[in-house]
Parts: sequence; C-alpha cells; structure tokens
Amino acid sequence: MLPELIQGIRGQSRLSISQAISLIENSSEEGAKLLSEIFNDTGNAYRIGITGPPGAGKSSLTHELISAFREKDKKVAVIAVDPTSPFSGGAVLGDRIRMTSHFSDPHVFVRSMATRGSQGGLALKTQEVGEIFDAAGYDIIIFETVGVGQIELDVIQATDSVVVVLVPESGDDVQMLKAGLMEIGNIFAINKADRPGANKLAITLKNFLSTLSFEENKWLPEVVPTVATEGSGTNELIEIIEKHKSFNLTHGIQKAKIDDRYKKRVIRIITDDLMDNFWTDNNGFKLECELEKKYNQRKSPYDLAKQLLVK
Ligand SMILES: Nc1nc2c(ncn2[C@@H]2O[C@H](COP(=O)(O)OP(=O)(O)OP(=O)(O)O)[C@@H](O)[C@H]2O)c(=O)[nH]1
Ligand SMILES: [Mg+2]
Repeated sequence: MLPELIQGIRGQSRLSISQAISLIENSSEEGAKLLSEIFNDTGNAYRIGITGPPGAGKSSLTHELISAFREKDKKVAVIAVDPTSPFSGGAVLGDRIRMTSHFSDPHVFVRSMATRGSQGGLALKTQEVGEIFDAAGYDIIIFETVGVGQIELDVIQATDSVVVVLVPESGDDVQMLKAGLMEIGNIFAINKADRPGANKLAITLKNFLSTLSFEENKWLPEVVPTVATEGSGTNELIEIIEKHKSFNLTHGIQKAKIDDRYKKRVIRIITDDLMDNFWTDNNGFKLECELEKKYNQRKSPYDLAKQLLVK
C-alpha cells in the first residue's frame, strides 16, 4: 500500500495526499514510515507563515498570495491551523467567489488542522503535513495561524518567512509586543489599510523596528500596507517575501533554519518516543497515588521522579 501512496504523492494525486495526511494526523506507524520514505523528495518548498490577530484578514491575504503565486506558475499548498472561522471566512460574497475559485485549481491544496482535541504535537504534525506537500512538488507552503498560543508560535517558527498581519484597529503597541508577534515577524502586513489609522500604525511600527539593533547579518523587518479584499499591496508583499528569501539564502540563514528544523524534529521524535515509553499505566498510577496524599506527606518531586526513573 505504501509504495502506491508514495507514487501517488509524487504524482500530486489529491487522493493520495489526503490519505497521507490522515496517516499523519492519526499518528500511525505507517505515517512515520511514509515520512521516512519521502524524505529524499523534500527540501524544495518554501514555507511562509501568516499569523496575526483573529479576523485580521489572514485568509483573505493568503488567497491573494495564492492568486499571485499561481500567476507565477508556482504550486501552492495552505495549512490553516485552527481557523476561528471557516477558511472562506466571513468574507463578502465577491471575495468568496474569488477565494473558492482556488479550490478547483489542481495546483492549489488547502487543508485545515484543528488544535482542539489534539494531544499536543500539533506543531510537529503541521510540519509533517508540510513535508507531504513538499514531496508532492508544491513550491510554496503557507501556514496560517491565529497568533496566540505556544502551539501557533511553534508552527510559525518552523517557516522560512513570517508575515505578521496587523490591522489599524489592533494598533495598540503594548498589546502587539505582549503577543510576542514583534519578535517573530520578518514582514509586517498592515491589512485593512483602507481603514483609518493604517498610516499611524505603519509609523509606530517602523519607529519600533528602527530601535532594533542593526547587524549586518540580520534582516530588518519590512512593513507593507495591504487591502486583501481589493488585492492591493499583494505584489509588494510578494516582492518583500522574495527579497527576504534571497537575504536568507545569501546570509546562510536559510541553511541554519533548515538545520534547526531538522535538529528539532529529531529531538522531538526522540522526546515523544521516550515519554510514550515512560508513561506506562503503572507509572501514571504511581503519580496519581502520590497526588492522593496530603501535600506535606508526599515524596518530594525529585524523589518521586528518581524512583519512577529507576523502575
Ligand atoms: N475593509 C477590509 N476588510 C477586509 C480586508 N481584508 C479582509 N477583510 C475582511 O475581514 C474579515 C476577516 O477576514 P479573514 O480573511 O477571514 O480574516 P482571518 O484573519 O483569516 O480570520 P481568522 O482566521 O478567523 O482569524 C472578512 O470579512 C474580510 O472580508 C481589508 O483589507 N479591508
Ligand atoms: Mg482565517
């Protein structure tokens, strides 16, 4: 079954890709085998992370990017992590027609993945689904997440270019800083630039970015206004993404990113394996038993851990 599936993936069969994603989502052994087999087919796709507050226009912008990349004859896959609204979103009718037009394009694949109910490990899974798309020959993989929790940050940090989407209404600088978005953004798209306050936000952002220490080998984040519903700013955004890509390539950053991803995956796989083997019912039971005791009568966490480890 696996050789057929691999052949299907290489041939960009939608059915095979969907089946492969299911194997990964179900954490099956087959999924791990598959990923090993296709490893040599990967390493060609460029990964773009799109993040930002709910409703900022991430999906709308993603759809604009899909159109623009398709015009350049690039094949595009999208992994939308836990979209708060369905992928075609609350967009007005005109948008929706434009957006859904991608779904019939054989060189576009859009996939949603939910964080709810997932037993952790979602960041790894999204990366693995990305590997499937990479092996299937998609040139661009877009990861869309709401910029809130650790899982979403992990997803975004495993991409090559991070686009943070902000809107004039989210112009509260303190809040942006708090959300940790400033550290991870390579490019800031000020979407809904048709609304008042976009200029003010652009100035605030640029001022903030200019205070960051400039090093020769460090990319200085760029700011671009966009109106996703009208498609304005999309080409500028793509130009900056391409500029960032070249910068990463010529400054050894791309290699470092790929090495870092590889290393983190190996560590993650080992950690998961060790944890799965360690937390047998028996060890879980012993921990629960300790919790039954009054706090002061429990073994110290060190003693308990030591005792569980030697068994
Ligand atoms: N005025 C204006 N509205 C926009 C723009 N971009 C998106 N919208 C609207 O904003 C709403 C949310 O857009 P989405 O693309 O679904 O936003 P999102 O960030 O993907 O939302 P979630 O995935 O739910 O967090 C929709 O009604 C869009 O039509 C824009 O540039 N200007
Ligand atoms: Mg969305």
